[in-house]
Amino acid sequence: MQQAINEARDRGLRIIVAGGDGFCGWPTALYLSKQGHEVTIIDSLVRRDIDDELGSNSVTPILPLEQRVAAWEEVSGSRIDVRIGDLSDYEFLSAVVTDVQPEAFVHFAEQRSAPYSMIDREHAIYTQRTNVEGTLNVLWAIRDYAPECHLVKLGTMGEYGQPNIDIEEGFIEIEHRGRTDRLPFPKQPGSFYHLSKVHDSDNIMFACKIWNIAATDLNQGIVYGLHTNETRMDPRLVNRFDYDAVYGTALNRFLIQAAVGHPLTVYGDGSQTRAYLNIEDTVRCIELACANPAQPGEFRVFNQFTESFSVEELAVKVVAAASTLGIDAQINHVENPRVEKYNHYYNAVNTRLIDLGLEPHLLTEGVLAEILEVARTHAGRARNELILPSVTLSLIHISEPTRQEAIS
Ligand code: NAD
Ligand code: USQ
Repeated sequence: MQQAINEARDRGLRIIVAGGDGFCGWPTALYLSKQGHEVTIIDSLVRRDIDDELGSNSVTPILPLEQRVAAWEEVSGSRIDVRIGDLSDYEFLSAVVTDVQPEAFVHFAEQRSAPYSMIDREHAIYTQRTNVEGTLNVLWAIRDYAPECHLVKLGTMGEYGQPNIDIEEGFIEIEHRGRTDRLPFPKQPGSFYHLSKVHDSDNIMFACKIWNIAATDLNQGIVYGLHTNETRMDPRLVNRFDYDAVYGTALNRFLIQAAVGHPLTVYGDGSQTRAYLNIEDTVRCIELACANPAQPGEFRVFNQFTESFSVEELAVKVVAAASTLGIDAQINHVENPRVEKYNHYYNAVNTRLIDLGLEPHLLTEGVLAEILEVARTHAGRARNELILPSVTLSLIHISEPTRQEAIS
């Protein structure tokens, strides 16, 4: 499998990274560029507008995209092409696809926060419209302007929910009334955001079938961490680091909470178990998928995660790592703003990326301590009022003042 990676690197694939200004997209664009691929970023920069809408910020100071890319060229000698525009703008998208003739289209460019999608009707509709429309446009652009391009689409482990059986990689063999079939694994998503990913998966599978498109749906777990080898090369290349209750994800939030002296916000009893991976593995998984493409007409699904933990287990690990740095972190069980299962079964299969050669970076105290150190360096930028969720209903619900700010 290393052979496929080496061959792809020698050749240098033409790869579009849509959402290349985001948390996963930026380090992926740098990593692919470093390996010798020709990278074009597409991004509308909407995530930076959403930060303003929510009065939120990345705890690390991220430069404007054009300055980040200029810094990359200076540091690495490699150029990344940037096209600012929205995937909902089909004229823009089709012009970029026609011009670049990508061999792989890596699609990160979606609204990815479950809490954001649950603020109110407008945010639910925004999320589903952005995600479903964007993916449909990408499918049509590939069909019409680059039919051999391999779509590498970011899905989510949350599409499956938490069933009381093992979670397979996309499909399950079912025997029913004496007959058998291989069918898409049942989906039980937990937010309008997670539902948008299910709709995307169905649309992609259908497009592969009728148009012979090659696609890989990467059902990614929760990504933690901050740095990759490339973002470490210069402070101007630093990745975004979300910690607020809307875009911050469990482990990264706990690390920043420990760094700023806020008790770790475990929702409910903390027995909710989820799948996780380090951002350093995200970038490698994307290259593995690009270098080992799906066949024309094939819709394949990889479960992209390396380990599973309950939220309580994560918090305990952060407390232990913090104590090695002399930080006395505390755990606070707060009322859960989400409707979620507790004490549920969770066992998901994740062999396909490992079979292609992924060597996981596991969650060790050392890894946590490194991220904690960075969080501590930037702790002064964290706004305490963004950390606690404001609960008024049993659904994810943003408090009235925040909601008004979000809308105005
Ligand atoms: P992010 O919000 O940091 O980045 C998304 C980027 O896409 C932003 O730069 C944004 O400006 C851009 N974008 C959004 N909509 C766009 C549009 N219509 N047109 C052009 N650009 C657009 O998100 P992320 O954490 O990097 O997540 C990237 C992808 O990975 C998402 O699809 C998400 O669902 C998936 N994912 C993320 C995680 C995680 O833990 N972060 C886990 C599983 C899956
Ligand atoms: N949680 C806490 N405390 C917090 C934040 C979260 O206990 O302060 C809990 C939540 O209740 C939930 C779990 O941690 O049980 C995960 O929540 P999260 O916010 O870290 O992750 P989630 O909402 O699932 O979304 C994130 C990304 C999303 C991606 C998803 C992968 O934002 O883009 O799709 O992880 S997955 O969870 O596999 O669906």
